[in-house]
Amino acid sequence: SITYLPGKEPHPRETRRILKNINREGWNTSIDCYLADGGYEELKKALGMEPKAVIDEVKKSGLRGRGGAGFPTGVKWTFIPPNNTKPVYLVCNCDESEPGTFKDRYIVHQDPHQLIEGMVISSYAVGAHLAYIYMREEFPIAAETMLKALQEARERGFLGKNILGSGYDLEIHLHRGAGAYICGEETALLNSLEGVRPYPRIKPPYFPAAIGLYGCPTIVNNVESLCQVKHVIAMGGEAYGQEGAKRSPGTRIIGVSGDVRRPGYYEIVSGSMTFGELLYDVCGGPREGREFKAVIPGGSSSKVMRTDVEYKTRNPDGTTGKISFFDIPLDLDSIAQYGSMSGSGAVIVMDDSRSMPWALNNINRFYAHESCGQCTPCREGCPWMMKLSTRILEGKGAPSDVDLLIQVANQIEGKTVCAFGEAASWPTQAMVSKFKEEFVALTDPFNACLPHSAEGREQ
Ligand code: L3W
Repeated sequence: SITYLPGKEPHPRETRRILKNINREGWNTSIDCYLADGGYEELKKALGMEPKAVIDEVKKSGLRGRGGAGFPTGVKWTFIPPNNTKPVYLVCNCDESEPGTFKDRYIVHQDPHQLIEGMVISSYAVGAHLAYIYMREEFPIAAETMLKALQEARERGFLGKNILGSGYDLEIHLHRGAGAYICGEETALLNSLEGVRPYPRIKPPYFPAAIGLYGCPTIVNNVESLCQVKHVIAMGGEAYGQEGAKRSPGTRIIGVSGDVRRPGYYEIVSGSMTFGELLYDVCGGPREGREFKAVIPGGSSSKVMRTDVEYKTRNPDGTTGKISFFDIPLDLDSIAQYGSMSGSGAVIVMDDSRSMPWALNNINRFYAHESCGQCTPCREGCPWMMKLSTRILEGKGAPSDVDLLIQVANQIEGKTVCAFGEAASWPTQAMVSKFKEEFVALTDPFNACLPHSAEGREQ
């Protein structure tokens, strides 16, 4: 039986699959440790199947991408043109940068062979003989760990020429980023890999699966998604697809940060609990003497949700009703139904001591700094939103600045090459419209300059 380091034990409501080996007693990153635990068995199984059969299992499983957009993985794989004669590439997006997101980092630091195994199976399925791990610069230790693991895999025949005698060849290269959030956007990432400025490419019409790296079909998947492929093969697509939420099955890592007693990573079966169960039962509720105020459910780009209001719901019989925030199930479609998104699974919790203008200004500073500058609405609009929210926060704003802030956000959304435009404008739109009174209050000269602590709490 598996034991975990003291204080790192999973919550009883978790299902540890991807995170099974994280902070596990006696665990290390060596291939011997991984093999002793049954590692690379799914690769052997997959190599005994036709590549198309592997794709079919992944399609059957209903696995959806864990990077943010939730796109069906198996469906993405089938977008490689059928008459393709060019090389196919697989790219692992390990640029984990969305504020609040801290899941992939555990895998690459502590369980590198799980990712390699997932990547070899996936590359085999899509017909790639060259794959890349694009890793954010801020993971220097993971980069070393990964390089060592890749070398071990090569030496043991799990990578390189004629993998396990199957006739299948694959090389995986690790490529390190240089500290830019935009490189997590898949087409910017591909430009960065090619060595050119990482401006996102226009899509549609050309998605990477058709025209990607060096103009060749390229499958870009997130770290957690590629690891899930191994478990799809282990369980079989059909069984995998029957677990959890019907339209987004399997387990999912939820990273909870902010104002709860037990923040951290939790791997849960999708749809197996509500926000209330996550925040109260699993995370221990709010801090002493505090109440929950707002939750950002899927990384800083997703729209904040108030915890004190009821959300309109449509019942299966077509009638409408109301549901408390705490009763919303934790799965992709449920969260989308109530006006936000599950994104990268990063749940950011704010209690009633937290100032929303401060939180928004913090987010706006991030996007103003990270805009790549390719599209004018984003390049000019993000710093403009930051200036406005700073001015309001400092008590120097006019009441009209609150509406102006929303107007600027509206001029960015939908007007940029990539989703950064939405990512940057949704926080402003949601926070200002849902907590308008807090912004307006700061523009009142009698309230001006309410002091805030460094963590954005009212004092
Ligand atoms: C071929 C089509 N392929 C879609 C592929 C597409 C991509 C995937 C999803 O943004 C979101 C964003 C952030 N033929 C296709 C097709 N695809 N239609 O499917 O595509 P898309 O455009 O829906 O999303 P995206 O541009 O990949 C990702 C949100 O995630 N986000 C995530 C951030 C996460 C991190 C991190 O640290 N892990 O940065 C946060 O919530 O806002 O909406 O592969 O090619 N017809």
